[in-house]
Amino acid sequence: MAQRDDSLELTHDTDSSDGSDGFKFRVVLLGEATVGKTSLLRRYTENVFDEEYKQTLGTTFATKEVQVKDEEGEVRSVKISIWDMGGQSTYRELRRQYMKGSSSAIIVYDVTKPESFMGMNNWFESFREVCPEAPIFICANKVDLVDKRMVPQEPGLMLRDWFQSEYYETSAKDGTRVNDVFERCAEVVLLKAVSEGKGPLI
Ligand SMILES: Nc1nc2c(ncn2[C@@H]2O[C@H](COP(=O)(O)OP(=O)(O)O)[C@@H](O)[C@H]2O)c(=O)[nH]1
Ligand SMILES: [Mg+2]
Repeated sequence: MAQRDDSLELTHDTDSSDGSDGFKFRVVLLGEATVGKTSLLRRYTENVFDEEYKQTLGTTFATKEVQVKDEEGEVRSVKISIWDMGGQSTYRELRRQYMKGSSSAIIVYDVTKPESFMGMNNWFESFREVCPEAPIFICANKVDLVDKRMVPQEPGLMLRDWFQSEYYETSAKDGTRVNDVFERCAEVVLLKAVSEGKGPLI
């Protein structure tokens, strides 16, 4: 995973060194601390899981190339860079900089922590303020912890309707639906870009 200096401006994705001719998008992971953002990112990009909690220091990102079918059934290569902001998300201006220019957000809560669910609307509103049109995905994470689950599916579905987003019940630990959410995200963003007449991004 790459680490970058927070003193840099976060308005552009500077990782353009791959020479890929595909589409390229930035996706941000949002949600309260310890809900599993870093774990979802690592499960998806490295297929690993760590039980031990290590606070994310600084902003990290990882990229992955996804093959997505467009509406004509043509396979396109989509490169998504997934950004994980870590602890500094309390600084409003930094948070805005981080969200700016994102094609999509994945907003995560922990089904064993109702307070992380209660925080969802704040993340939604701060993202919408900066990216009014970008598709949003909800991850109800840690569904492997069946006995500790406190937030059932219904409130998650209400949130989905409110956010006009898609809803996934995920586990970074056992991998449940993790690939699905990132791949669907890449697909939705690609279809949106194509329908808006955008070519591969530079
Ligand atoms: N059981 C379980 N634990 C998880 C899951 N996702 C993350 N964790 C644990 O929750 C803690 C916080 O995860 P982390 O990814 O660092 O959260 P972040 O602060 O949102 O980046 C760590 O101890 C992880 O091992 C999950 O799906 N299931
Ligand atoms: Mg983290």
